[in-house]
Amino acid sequence: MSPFALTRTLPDDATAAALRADVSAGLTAESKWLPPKWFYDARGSELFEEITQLPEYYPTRAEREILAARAPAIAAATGARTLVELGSGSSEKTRLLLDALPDLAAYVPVDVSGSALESAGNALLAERPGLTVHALVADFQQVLALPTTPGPRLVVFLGGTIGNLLPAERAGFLAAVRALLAPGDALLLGTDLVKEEETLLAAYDDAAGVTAEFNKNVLSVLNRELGADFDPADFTHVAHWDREREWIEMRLRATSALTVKIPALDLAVSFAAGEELRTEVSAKFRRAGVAAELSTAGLDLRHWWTDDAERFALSLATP
Ligand code: AVJ
Repeated sequence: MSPFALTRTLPDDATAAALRADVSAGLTAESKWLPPKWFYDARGSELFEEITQLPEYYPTRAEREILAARAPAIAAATGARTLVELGSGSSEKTRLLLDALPDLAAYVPVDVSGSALESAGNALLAERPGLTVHALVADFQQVLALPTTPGPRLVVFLGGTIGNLLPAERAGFLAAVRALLAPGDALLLGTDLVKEEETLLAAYDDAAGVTAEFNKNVLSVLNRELGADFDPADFTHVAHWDREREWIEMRLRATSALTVKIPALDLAVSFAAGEELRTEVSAKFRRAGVAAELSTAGLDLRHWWTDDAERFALSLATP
């Protein structure tokens, strides 16, 4: 096999169809919402990169601290020969793992963006001759068919992105990951942790306004892809901590009553003054909850590693 292969499991028009379905469901609902995955066009990905460097946004740094400290332990515990990375945007953190896995034969990055996969894959091949990179263009929520590569497999899902899924979606996702794992394989899962409200709100409503711009960028995506006529200036950024459900919600609040046309869907959507559109849920976790959700999916929590300040955790789980 050639050292670099790219498999598209998503037909080219699948993304467009999913966007249309999500927007028509979410914007006609009683409580308006959009799934967070639509933030990440080229501009949105750039803004997210900026967010990861903000003083208030601690998760990226906290997770990197854990990986830097624990990569050798992860390598020893798993002996992984194949590394599968779901949502592989974070290639710079992945490097910490790759460098700690001397026996690695194959790297399988999975991402919805084919272009991101190609550049990351090629950079890696130049550094690691002998490594096979089999990139998969796929949505991590879709059930995956993985290429045949040497075991044991380590599946990693970093960044706390699992928090973007609602509880029922999380259960489905973890069960699907469990189904990918054979005895001896493992899952490495990054989760942001419950902490003081002030710290959480600042992370999702930074002083420089980058998160506000990131949030509003989804409106530009709808304008470009669906011909909608949202004026981002008509909305304000809201970060809300739901203390019962222990998740952050990002919302966009209409500052006045307005109607938006979405020609591609033949739809007109009215907002009352002050009405909010939920654009993201970002759940925060506790150790017991993570262990319970893993267990329901048929996975045992073997290691729980946090940064020194206990802001973020990496869990290593096995079937
Ligand atoms: C990339 C999903 C982990 O939920 O913290 C950052 C996205 N949203 N700021 C998160 C995000 C607002 C981020 N994840």
